[in-house]
Amino acid sequence: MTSTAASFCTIAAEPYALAVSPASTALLIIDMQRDFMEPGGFGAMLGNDVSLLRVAIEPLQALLAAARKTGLFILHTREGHRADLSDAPPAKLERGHGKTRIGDLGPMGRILIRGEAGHDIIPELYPLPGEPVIDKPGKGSFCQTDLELILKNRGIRTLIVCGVTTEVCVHTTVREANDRGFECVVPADCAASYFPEFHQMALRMIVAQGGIFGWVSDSARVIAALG
Ligand code: C5J
Repeated sequence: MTSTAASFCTIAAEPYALAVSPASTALLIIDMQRDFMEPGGFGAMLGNDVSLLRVAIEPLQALLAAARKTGLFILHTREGHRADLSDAPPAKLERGHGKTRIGDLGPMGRILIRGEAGHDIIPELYPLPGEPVIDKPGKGSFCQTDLELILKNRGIRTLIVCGVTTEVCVHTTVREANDRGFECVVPADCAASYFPEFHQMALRMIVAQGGIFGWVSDSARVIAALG
């Protein structure tokens, strides 16, 4: 990524470089929540290897620090529901026929319920005051949230989308954003999945057909641009 002017830079990316203005670019960090990420959380309890997600923490910490230094607009999301589950679709609650469901007691409190310890963001990437946290009931960050309104009010047109999991909440958000006219860049090392092959394929889907959903880069190239 090379800077051509203080207010304009070019992110080296696939399928081709993307010119962005930092003033209209936001860093959107998806669902880096304790229940998905931590060894004692719900994801681990289901048998997932959380180390596959935790590889994204360090690159994302570096990108978050660079974004804060540059003054990028930064937002975080959390997937979860009201305590009475009134915002959880029955189809989502029943999905999987698992023994433990959303709202049940898990290792870090009630699973995917707002205010519970497991629902919160991991300390390594904790939002600073002033960084909006979007609580979303679905996989996509635009569904039933005020994210689009907040981004439009700030004049944002480019999103650097990071987080977990690549093929679920990151991908759904990128698709939603793309259809709403936002340009999306996913730094590959700042997103992760319990299934490495899904991570790879999800990234390939984004850049296929000339960047049908957006661009894929990495933390080093995005940080170089911000610098
Ligand atoms: C996210 C999920 N955040 N996989 N959730 O991707 O259910």
